[in-house]
Amino acid sequence: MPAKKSKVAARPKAAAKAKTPAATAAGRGKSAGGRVAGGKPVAGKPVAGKPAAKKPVASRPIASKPVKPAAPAPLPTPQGLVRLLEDDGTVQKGRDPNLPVDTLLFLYEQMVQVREFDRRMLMLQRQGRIGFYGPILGQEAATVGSVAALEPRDWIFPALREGAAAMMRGLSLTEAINQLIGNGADRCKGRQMPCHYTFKEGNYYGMSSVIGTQLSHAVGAAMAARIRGDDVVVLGYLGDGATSANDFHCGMNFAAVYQSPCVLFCQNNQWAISVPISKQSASETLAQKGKAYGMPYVRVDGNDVLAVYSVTKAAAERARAGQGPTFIEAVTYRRLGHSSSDDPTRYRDEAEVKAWEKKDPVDRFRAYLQKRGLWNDDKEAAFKEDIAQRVNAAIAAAEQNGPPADETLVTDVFATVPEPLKEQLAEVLALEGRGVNQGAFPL
Ligand SMILES: Cc1ncc(C[n+]2csc(CCOP(=O)(O)OP(=O)(O)O)c2C)c(N)n1
Ligand SMILES: [Mg+2]
Repeated sequence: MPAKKSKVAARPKAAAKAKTPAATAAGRGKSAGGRVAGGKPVAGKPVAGKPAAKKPVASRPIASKPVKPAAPAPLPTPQGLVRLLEDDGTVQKGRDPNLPVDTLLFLYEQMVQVREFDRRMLMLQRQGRIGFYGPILGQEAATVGSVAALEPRDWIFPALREGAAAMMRGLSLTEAINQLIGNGADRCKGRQMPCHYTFKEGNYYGMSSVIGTQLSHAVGAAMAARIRGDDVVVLGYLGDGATSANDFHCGMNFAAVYQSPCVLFCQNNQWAISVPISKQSASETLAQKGKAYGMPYVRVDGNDVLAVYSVTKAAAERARAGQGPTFIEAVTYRRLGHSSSDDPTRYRDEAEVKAWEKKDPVDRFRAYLQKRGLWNDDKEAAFKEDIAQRVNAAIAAAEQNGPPADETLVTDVFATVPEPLKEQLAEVLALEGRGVNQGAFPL
């Protein structure tokens, strides 16, 4: 959580320093004027006749500061899918959120970068150079659009596929690859599962494989921020599969009852490993689960980066104004396996994958940029070359780093290493050079 006492200290160093257009635009409060679609709801009617919060937050037990009077734009109704970009990159008349050009280009850059990063990391995994990887191909808009809608001081509690969020907050590609290798430069010293990043300086909470647990953490962290008087919103992610986990109920319920200043963002990518959404839930939509818990909810086209940005921005503004949490379902698709250990051809139809390829979020957004004269083939080629080189350089740099020192087996647990552990470490060190202490990928 943000550092004690100072609100300013709540701003992550890395994020505050980031030169990314979105970070700077958001910092100046220009990215969407704090309102969806320039002050208008992005779709349909406002949440029908409902006040944004059931009770004034100040009357809630945990409230420790007055509720701000600002009333952000109403959210779109949950019945339909909020969509701004058509498949061909056109925007429906009068519905372009008119984001600043630097924000638009930042969104595109991040989506393309994570796509290339994914492609290369899967190759490294197949070559035995990293042990495991979880790709996000097809879900780039959902992650990038939602993270970009936050202020740099806000916190992110990722689920499984939001590695790009850490990189958007300043985690370097080299550091990310250090984590994937689990080498000595990895901040977790190889103790975390690969592809489970942590990046405290970017207000990015460590990823956990245990499905759903991050939700109660996200909700609680947001409550704690409010008690401390920090002007911080928490964005907590989950997958469709997590809606069946106990922690989903716990997190949603606490969030709504205590009007926690958070946004809970479900990446409905249609699959939870081999379990399709039809077996995950009998609800018509996942979004409507918000209603059961008493919080506003919205369903958005997760392959439409402008729509994702807009609904997340509106939800974050509501939370910031003391009007409580929002549940967002982003409808998207996981085009590759659950992870490098999975073979999706064993449980799903290739035709389904092909159909979703046509809804590609990156192509759709590029078409939009081109129509607006902000992008062209020459820029695309130069940009892709630059990203490829950045990823190459990061791989080369990360692979220079050796494994974690054996001593790290017993550090970071006790302030003073106990005698029995010291003895065990001495035994391990005595094996050094005798070839019995070598691990190897694949895991
Ligand atoms: C509590 C718990 N149960 C089961 C698992 C095994 N598991 C790992 S990922 C996963 C599916 C997650 O699906 P979803 O929430 O839709 O996220 P996605 O992988 O699609 O992004 C499961 C069941 C786990 N890690 N934790
Ligand atoms: Mg899923």
